[in-house]
Amino acid sequence: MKLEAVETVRVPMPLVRPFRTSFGLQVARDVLLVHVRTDVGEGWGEAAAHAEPYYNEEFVDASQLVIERFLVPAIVARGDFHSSDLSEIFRRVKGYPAAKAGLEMALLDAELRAADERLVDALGGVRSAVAVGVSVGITSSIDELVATVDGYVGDGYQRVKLKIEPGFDIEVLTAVRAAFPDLALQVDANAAYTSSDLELLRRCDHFNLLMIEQPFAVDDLETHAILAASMATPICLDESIVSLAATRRALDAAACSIVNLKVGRLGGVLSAKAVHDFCFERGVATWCGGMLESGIGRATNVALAALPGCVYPGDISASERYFSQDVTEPFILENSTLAVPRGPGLGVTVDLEAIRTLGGISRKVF
Ligand code: NPG
Repeated sequence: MKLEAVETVRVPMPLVRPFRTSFGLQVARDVLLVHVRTDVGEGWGEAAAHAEPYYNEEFVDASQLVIERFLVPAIVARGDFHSSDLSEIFRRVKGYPAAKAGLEMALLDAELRAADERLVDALGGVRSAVAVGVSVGITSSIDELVATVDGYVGDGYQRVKLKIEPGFDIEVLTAVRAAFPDLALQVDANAAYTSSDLELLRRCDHFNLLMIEQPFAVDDLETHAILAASMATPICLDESIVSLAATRRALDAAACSIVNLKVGRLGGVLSAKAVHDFCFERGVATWCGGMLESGIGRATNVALAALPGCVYPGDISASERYFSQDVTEPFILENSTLAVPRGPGLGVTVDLEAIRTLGGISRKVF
């Protein structure tokens, strides 16, 4: 295919409820979309970077510039290309996985629509609906957290992930577990602990958790391995899993037994699929993480979560959990699952009127 035009679109999307993690508070998403026109048709993608470089090094202003100044020119210089060439075309640009993911998503969408093929089928997905959960941010009190979880359970979520940080952990888990004895529960620390917290984290074994996600720093595989060897609850890595090579290192170091797949952290859905396949061959469970995406990124996440090795529910909640107005048709929760879109490409229709109403700003790149 050949690139004919590209625009980046920034859409301010207020969250229906603030989302606090150990690395910061978000009240709105600064969504970065990529719209491409090629000789075979159009496509849309989402670069799910965050406003500040607190989750990883990337942040959305930088992602937009990298798309405009480096990634798009690299594709144009190539001339004719296929979506499977993109990782090689992008290799010269170091980092910026969300920027690469957004552009790849848009081009895959265009290419697959032209072939009348669904993303889920191109990836090798095996499900028509995927099990999902909800990720619950840190609250100002335990009562507020229990009430929030109760609301989501009432909405139909059968798996809940709690964000934890030092000082918001054991007491919180004790209260939530007492209120919901049978709920599928897991925790995510976003790298907020250190090796001096090993004893405290081992106490998580009392709460029958599906997993503990990323307790320690991105590059601290050693402490993850020490914790993994000394507790029953599985350790899952998120931030540390930045590539296939990083996944191999983490598994070889026995730093985790579960891997979180995120399109915006791994540089695209094709890299996420490669990490999935590698884990699947080694018998390591995976699941699809989320970065508060709009309907465009969400459609991609749902397709990824349909892969056979994605055996835990994804952080892919219904659209209404995030936004009162999305930029595509909403994803709706049904029996704690989301349906995989039926149409070709990503399978969702972008609502240009919604983008306008939300105050989206488009910039022509090429
Ligand atoms: O439902 O999309 C969602 C949010 C899932 O908790 C979630 N994402 O650390 O995994 C994470 C976290 C996150 C939020 C990461 C914002 C980056 C930014």
